Amino acid sequence: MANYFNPEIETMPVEEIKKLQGERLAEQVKHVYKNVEFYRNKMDEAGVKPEDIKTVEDLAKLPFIEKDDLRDQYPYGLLGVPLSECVRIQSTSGTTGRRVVAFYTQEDIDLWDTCCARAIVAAGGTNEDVVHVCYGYGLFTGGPGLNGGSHKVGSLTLPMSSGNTDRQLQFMTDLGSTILCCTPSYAAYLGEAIKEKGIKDQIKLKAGIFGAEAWTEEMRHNIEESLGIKAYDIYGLTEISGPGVSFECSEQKGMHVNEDHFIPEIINPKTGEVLPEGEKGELVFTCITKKAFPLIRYRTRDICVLSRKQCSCGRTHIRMSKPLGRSDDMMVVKGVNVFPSQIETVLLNDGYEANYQLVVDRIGNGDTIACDVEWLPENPPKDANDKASREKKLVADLKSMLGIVVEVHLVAPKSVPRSEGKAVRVIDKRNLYEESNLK
Ligand code: DLL
Repeated sequence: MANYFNPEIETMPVEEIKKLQGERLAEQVKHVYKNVEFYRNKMDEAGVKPEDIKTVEDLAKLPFIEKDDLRDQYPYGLLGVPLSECVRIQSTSGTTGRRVVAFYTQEDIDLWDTCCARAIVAAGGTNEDVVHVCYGYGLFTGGPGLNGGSHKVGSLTLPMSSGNTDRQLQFMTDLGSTILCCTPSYAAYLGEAIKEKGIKDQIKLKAGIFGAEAWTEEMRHNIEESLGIKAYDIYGLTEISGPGVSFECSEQKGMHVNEDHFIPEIINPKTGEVLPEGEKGELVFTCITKKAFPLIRYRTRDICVLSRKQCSCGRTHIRMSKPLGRSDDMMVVKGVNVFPSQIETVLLNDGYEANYQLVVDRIGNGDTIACDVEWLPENPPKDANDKASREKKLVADLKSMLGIVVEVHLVAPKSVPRSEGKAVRVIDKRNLYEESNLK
């Protein structure tokens, strides 16, 4: 049986959803034109007036916005309301070390919580549940988002945050956690730890809500087996609010986008042309209700497919496939967004050149990332100690840029493979992306 948090909205006929979206879009465009100089300039340049935007079909008249725009407008340039109306920020890494900072009014947080509540209810959550949240809390949106959603559902919420596996398992068994929220790789790790400790019979979990990084159907199967649960996918990004932009229902065939708050489009990443439903391309989102950080036609760089086919759960909101790749070079490693350009910035700051290669792998359930960097011909390490201390400095500088440990190997000039065309900066051995699971 399908469970809905907002039945009247989640099962609204498609024509009505589109009408609602059109009305909200028209309002939102007026809001950004009036209150955000950046949008006013962009729309003026494109020759579009707020009155030109009346329906969802008019969306394509508006210009796109990209991560670079966020960087240029950092920190306050895209604010849609006075600072006095903002109550929170969340943040994620940007392309060049400047982090993306998103702002929220109290109402923006309420609607975000609602989106996460829908995901929890779709996974079978009620006020009888004990929701164990071990996404990170703090700047990362995972912890705060699922925490807020769980409160809205009225479930008992355990704000565990990430790490300290022994403590996670202690609370899980003592308090009888029934729904687990974390990254899929941490869920797999917890599954292993439970097996090692032989405590599976003390675990009461029935469902898990996993996202923030790519994971395969094979991983889903393994997690479901090891934890004895049904595993649901959840998608989102800081710029658009956080987790809960879309979420899976019991059919596990793609994620329903919360269309009363976000309009998705699929575009050709090279030309920007809007592609028909069912075609694979870059996912673009427009926020139609958020006021503090109202992104319009934001290019996510996630490659996806959308489907309007009726879902047997009864929800009418459009489904998106899990991301099938990226149209840029971002990787999610150990739950952190990593861009090769960030690595490059650190290397150049530390006096190296951009002759490096990254190798990302998954050993057991944990990601590893290693970086070979060439020393300069004129400045070779004096001895093994000197080499070790230079590597240590790079590890520290990379940690401060990325927040994760990268294993660094200083290597001789010309030992990083050169290629004829585009340099192969990254070798990702994890094979995280697969075919669309939309049916
Ligand atoms: O990862 C928000 C989130 C938290 C989603 C918890 C789900 C659960 P960011 O740190 O801004 O936000 O990273 C966003 O992560 O553009 C995708 O490339 C990737 N991503 C997020 N969810 C999924 C998913 C959070 N379910 C970026 N599958 C996005 C694959 C995902 N990739």
